[in-house]
Amino acid sequence: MIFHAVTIFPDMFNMLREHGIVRKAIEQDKISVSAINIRDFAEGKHKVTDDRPYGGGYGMVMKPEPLIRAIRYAKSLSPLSRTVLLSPQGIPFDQKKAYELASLNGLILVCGRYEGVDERVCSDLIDFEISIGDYVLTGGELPAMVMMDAVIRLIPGVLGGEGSSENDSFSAYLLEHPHYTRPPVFEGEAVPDLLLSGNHKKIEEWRLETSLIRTFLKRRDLLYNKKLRTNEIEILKKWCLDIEKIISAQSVHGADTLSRD
Ligand code: 4GO
Repeated sequence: MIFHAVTIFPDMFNMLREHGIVRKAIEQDKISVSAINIRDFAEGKHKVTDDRPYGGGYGMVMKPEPLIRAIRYAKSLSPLSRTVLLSPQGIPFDQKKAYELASLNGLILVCGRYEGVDERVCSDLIDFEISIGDYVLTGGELPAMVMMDAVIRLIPGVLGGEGSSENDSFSAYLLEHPHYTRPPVFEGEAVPDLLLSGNHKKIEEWRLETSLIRTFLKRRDLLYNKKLRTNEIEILKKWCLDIEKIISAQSVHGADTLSRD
């Protein structure tokens, strides 16, 4: 998959390119990441990329001409790519969107600065407007890198076999189970015995159950939006029964009593 970031700060993308899994994916030719400098498409001695807003007011706006030339250049390099503008006004980016984007041929990520880009650029050349969350940043570069990172790890072959993204495709809307590594006891806290048992079926069940519990306790909203599998529903039903048992035991003992035995 091909990524082109259109930006006035191309060096920011070295941070993404030069480390970890993304770097490896580039070295293995699974992806390419280029940063196109909008300033290279600006005219005049000062290569100006911004201008004052019509109607007055605070701040500057990105001039349309250099930005549009930079986007057209990116499109000429990879004509099958879709163009994304990073903006707080965009549709919210989530794991589902990451999967959708990972199936594309390429992405051109348009990174605004100042107060944003001239509206005529948005209406002409942008396929989607995407936001990584309800907050305002000084530029679209960090959101572009967040999106790229989330998409890149889903590209087949980018994560090595075991941690492969198909593993988490079903559980994309569940939080992860707890993780442990050596030593078996750390500062008095032991790793759950079951994980040392070598019983892979039991371990998988434990992982699913802890993953569901965590999601229920920390992010219940994720469960409301998720199509659950039958084994997940079974786990939730088991908790329901356990909770009902606790409650009905209360009606036998009577609530609000002092004795707790
Ligand atoms: C995107 C861009 C936040 C996001 C941005 C976001 N802030 N939530 N800032 O994805 C125009 C100039 C937008 C700075 C840019």
